[in-house]
Amino acid sequence: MGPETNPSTVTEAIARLRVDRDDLARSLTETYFADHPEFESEHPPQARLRTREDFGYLVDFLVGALAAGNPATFVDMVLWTAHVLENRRIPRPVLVDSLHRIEREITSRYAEPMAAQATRYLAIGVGALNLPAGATPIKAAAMPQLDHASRIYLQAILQGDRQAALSVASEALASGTRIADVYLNMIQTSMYEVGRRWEANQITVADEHLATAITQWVLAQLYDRLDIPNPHRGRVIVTGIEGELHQVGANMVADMLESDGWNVRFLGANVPHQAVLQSIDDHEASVLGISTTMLIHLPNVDRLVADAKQRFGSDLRVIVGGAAFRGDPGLAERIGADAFARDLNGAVETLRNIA
Ligand code: B12
Repeated sequence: MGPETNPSTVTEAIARLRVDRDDLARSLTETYFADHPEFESEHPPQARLRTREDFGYLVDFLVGALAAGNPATFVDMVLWTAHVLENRRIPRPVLVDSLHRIEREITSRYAEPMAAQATRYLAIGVGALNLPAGATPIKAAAMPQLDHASRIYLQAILQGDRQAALSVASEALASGTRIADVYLNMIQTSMYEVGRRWEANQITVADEHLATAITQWVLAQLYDRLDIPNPHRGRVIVTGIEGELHQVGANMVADMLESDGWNVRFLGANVPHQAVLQSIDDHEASVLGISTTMLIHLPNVDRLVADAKQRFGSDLRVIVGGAAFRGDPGLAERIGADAFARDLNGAVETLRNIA
């Protein structure tokens, strides 16, 4: 939390915005179309639905950043949105206008000081968008360094050639590369590049889905080649937080922990809150690993960590990871987790030390 914020008003702002999210998006869309009557005829029939979805996402980003207690995370999301829109020929002032609209809607709906918490973040977002182009701190996602084999892997998953993808990964193993390095340097790096190309509008959502499906299949094949010792370290639950659809990273972490001697249950992504708590009980786990890519799911992580800690006390250690935590190293501690790890190697090392 920033020094001038009052935690209870922030909590109230998060709770109200989450409840009102769909209604806010609906009302913002209606006003937008009323102000731009030409928009309906100039755009495809689903324009109204898309606009509503986009307003919904912006409210989600705001809620996620409020939950993280860090306006910089909102700036990151806003700049990322600007980048995605600009690559699709939607100019930046459209986004600035949308943020102003959300600001006005929030001010008219909610009392001070609750509204002030949210509008402060929105103003910071607008400020970042209004910086002169050269000064804009856009983290223009750079093309990651891909070695020759990884380029072949990337090409194979984008072209839908799963045998080629598996072959290049298998050849790397045969030539002595550790499986953790294949996961990290070949597969993870390629998936990041898939995301970069989608963001830049160079590939379609279908291309991305194909690449992800093949990667998940390759991971399943490589699992067979892992050395799995008898479990001797303890029991772990690895799960994607409720709402989270990204599951490849958590899958890799689960595999690596298993090969390091943990008894692991990997629940997949988007697991309902109560079901995770029940699994910790059933599996008698001493560690809960939570994977979160999208910052918008942070309120769910907050709730899960609090409930798990309350129910299982200090017997349960919580480790978090995923893109939502990578930009803000203090975030894991602020939401009450025991540890954070940046990648699969970090997860293995950290769990050896904390549990
Ligand atoms: C595949 C993919 C999807 C698939 C996921 C399917 C699946 N079965 O997993 C689908 C299509 C569902 C999807 C949806 C969306 N996606 Co997506 N997606 C990706 C993509 C291309 C790859 C993800 C991946 O597999 N990465 C590889 C893994 C190995 O890396 P990782 O997750 O970071 O995991 C490592 C570490 O973080 C860590 N770790 C991870 N979990 C854990 C857990 C613990 C306990 C620990 C210790 C460590 C740890 O260790 C892992 C291994 O080293 C990324 C690009 C990217 N940069 O990641 C975009 C990306 C994450 N997606 C993005 C977006 C915007 C979305 C959508 C909002 C798109 C939309 N408009 O619908 C939705 C949101 C869905 C949701 N509700 O969660 C953006 C996020 C931007 C941002 N700034 O937040 C990205 C970055 C793409 C981009 N460049 O714009 N996506």
